[in-house]
Amino acid sequence: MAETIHENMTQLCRTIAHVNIKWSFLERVSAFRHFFQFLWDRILACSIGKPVRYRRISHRNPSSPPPEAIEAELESAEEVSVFGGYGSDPDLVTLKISLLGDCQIGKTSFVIKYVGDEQEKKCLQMKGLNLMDKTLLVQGARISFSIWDVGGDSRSLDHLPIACKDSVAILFMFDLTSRCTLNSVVEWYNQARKWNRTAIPILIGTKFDDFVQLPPNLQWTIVTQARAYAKAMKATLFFSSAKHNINVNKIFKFIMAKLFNLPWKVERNLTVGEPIIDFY
Ligand SMILES: Nc1nc2c(ncn2[C@@H]2O[C@H](COP(=O)(O)OP(=O)(O)OP(=O)(O)O)[C@@H](O)[C@H]2O)c(=O)[nH]1
Ligand SMILES: [Mg+2]
Repeated sequence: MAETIHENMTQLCRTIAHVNIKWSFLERVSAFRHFFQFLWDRILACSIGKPVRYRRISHRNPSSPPPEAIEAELESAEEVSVFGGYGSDPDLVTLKISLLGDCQIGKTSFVIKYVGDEQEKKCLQMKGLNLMDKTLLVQGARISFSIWDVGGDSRSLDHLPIACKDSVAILFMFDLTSRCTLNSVVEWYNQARKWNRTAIPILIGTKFDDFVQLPPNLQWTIVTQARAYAKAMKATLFFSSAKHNINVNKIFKFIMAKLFNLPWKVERNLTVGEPIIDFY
């Protein structure tokens, strides 16, 4: 009897020792995994920008605010300063957005209007690429738009892959007073889709303030072509003016609402002579 108990105890000790060895092996594997994950994140941060991390913003439930309250909150979304570099703030959600389109159509002016002159001073400028950030507080979540503004000249095309990769939205822009810049959107779209097939596509006509001075029949032709392009791209279409701050903030609100499935939608406006908004 004593011998059987002794044998059982020895068996148990062996099993425990075996489990301990297995456990410490798994711990080491896990530590290695974390270490490599950390290294990989650093490499990504250095090569293609900050890795995009998502955090769920609360969806609408019976106790959540109504759409008008969400609209008001997006409207008054507070701009906040971010201290420390990437990784120091686990609660910051970074959303990468890229802007593409021909030269001199108003891409940089559009971003500057959105981020403000103060942020513009902190802009990271490279040849053919500007990086600007804007951080907002929405429903208690800190959201940082990392905006990649690619120059429209052919030499800046080299930046297109890095600007498009991991973007959550791509803004395809054209000058409403220059038909050829609208025609170019097709090529910008084809190029961008090679590097990113999932980003929300948005088609933006710029310089609406100049556009409304054009003869109505010419305006009508451009509206028709832009709407057809937007439909083909499955994009939402906005006419905007950085000079008069028309639809600039609304476009970013739209991106945010779409990404986080917030119950706020833009209203269609198809009246020629007014800033058009259309979606498929
Ligand atoms: N009327 C009018 N002019 C604008 C508007 N936005 C930009 N512009 C003018 O358009 C010109 C080009 O603007 P940018 O913002 O530099 O254009 P871009 O697309 O960044 O040009 P690249 O960096 O060369 O690709 C400038 O002279 C701006 O003042 C606008 O909303 N209305
Ligand atoms: Mg520019």
